[in-house]
Amino acid sequence: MKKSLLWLVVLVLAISITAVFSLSSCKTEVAEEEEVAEEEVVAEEVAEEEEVVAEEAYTIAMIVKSTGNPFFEAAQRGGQEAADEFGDTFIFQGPETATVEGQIALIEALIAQEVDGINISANDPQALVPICTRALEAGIKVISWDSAVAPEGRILHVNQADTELIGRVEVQMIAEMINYEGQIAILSATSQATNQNAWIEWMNEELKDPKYANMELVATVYGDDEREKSYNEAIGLFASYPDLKGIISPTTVGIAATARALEDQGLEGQIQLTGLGLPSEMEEYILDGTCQAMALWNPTDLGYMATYVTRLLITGEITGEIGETFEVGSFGERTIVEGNGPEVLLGPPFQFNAENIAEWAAVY
Ligand code: RAM
Repeated sequence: MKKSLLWLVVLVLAISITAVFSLSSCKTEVAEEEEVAEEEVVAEEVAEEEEVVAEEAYTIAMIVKSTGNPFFEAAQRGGQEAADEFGDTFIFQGPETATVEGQIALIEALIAQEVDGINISANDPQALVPICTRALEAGIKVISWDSAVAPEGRILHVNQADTELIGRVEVQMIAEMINYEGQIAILSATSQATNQNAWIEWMNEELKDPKYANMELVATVYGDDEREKSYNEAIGLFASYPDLKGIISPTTVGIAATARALEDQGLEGQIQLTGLGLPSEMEEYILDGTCQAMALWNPTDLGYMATYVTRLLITGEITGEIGETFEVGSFGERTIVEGNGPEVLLGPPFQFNAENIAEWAAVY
C-alpha cells in the first residue's frame, strides 16, 4: 500500500513537472514568436521610413547664362553642395552662348523630364516668362538667381546683393581712381541681361550727383560674356575714345578681358578699370595695378542658396510669400522681401584690392 502510494506520488510529480516544462517551453515559443513578430514590425517600419526618405529626394536643375564661365562654375559647386546635403539630384545646364533661345530650349526639355525645381540666371527677363509659366503650371518650382526673370515667370528671385548698392559703388570706385574727372565707359555682358541692366540704371542715377559733374559716360558696349567679343569691344573703346579715363565692367568675363586688352595695348594706368570680377581671374591684374579694386560676392554661396531655396519651395517649407522667414543652412535666417517681386538677399558685396586678393583668389 505504501509502495503504491509512493508510485502515485512519483507519477503525479512527473506529470506536473512535464506540465511545467511544456508550459514554460510553450511560453518560450510564444515569447520567441512575439519577438519575431516585433522584429517584423520594426523591419516594416524601417522599410517605410526608407521609402519616405527615398520619396524626399528631388531633382533640381540649375540653368546659367552660358557654360564655360568660371563665375557659373563656382555657382555650380555651391548648387551641387546643397543638393548633396539632401541626397537630391542636381542638373547643371546652360547654352553655349548667353542666349535666351538656348535657355528656353533647356527649360522645355526639363519640363518633359518632370524635374521638381528649376533655378535660373536669366539672359532676358521677359522672353523667359512664357516658358517659365509653363514650367510653373506643370508643378515645377521656378526661381531665378543672379539675373532675374520678370516676377510673373518665377516664384522668387535670389539676389546676390542690393542692386542699387552694386550700381552706385561701381561709379564711386571709378570716380576715386580717376579723381572725379574725365570720360568713362561701361563694358557690359549681353544687352538683355537683367542684372547688368539694373546695375547700369543705378550707375546712371549715381552719375547725376553734382560731384560727378566733371565725369562723362561716353559709351556702353556689350561683350556678351564672351572673352573674345569683350576683348574686341574694349579695344574698340580705346580706339573710339582716345581720352578715355576709366572703364566699369560689371561682368566677370568683361572685366578680365578688358584687363588683358589694357595690358596688351600698354594702356594700364592710363585707363583705370573697375567693376565686378572673379578674384581667381583678376588676381594678376589687381596685383600689377591694372585694376586697383573691384567688387563681387561669393558665387559658390549664391549657387548654394539658390538651390537650397528651390528645395524649400519643393517641400512646401516656404511658399514664396513676402515676409516669410526661413533658415538657409549655415547662412542663417533670411526673409522674403519686396524687390522687383519677391526677393531673397545673399548679402553685401565685397571689395577686393591688392591687400586681400590673394586670399580670395584661392577660394573662387
Ligand atoms: C558674369 C555674369 C553674371 C554676373 C557676374 C558679375 O559672370 O554676367 O551674371 O553676375 O558676371
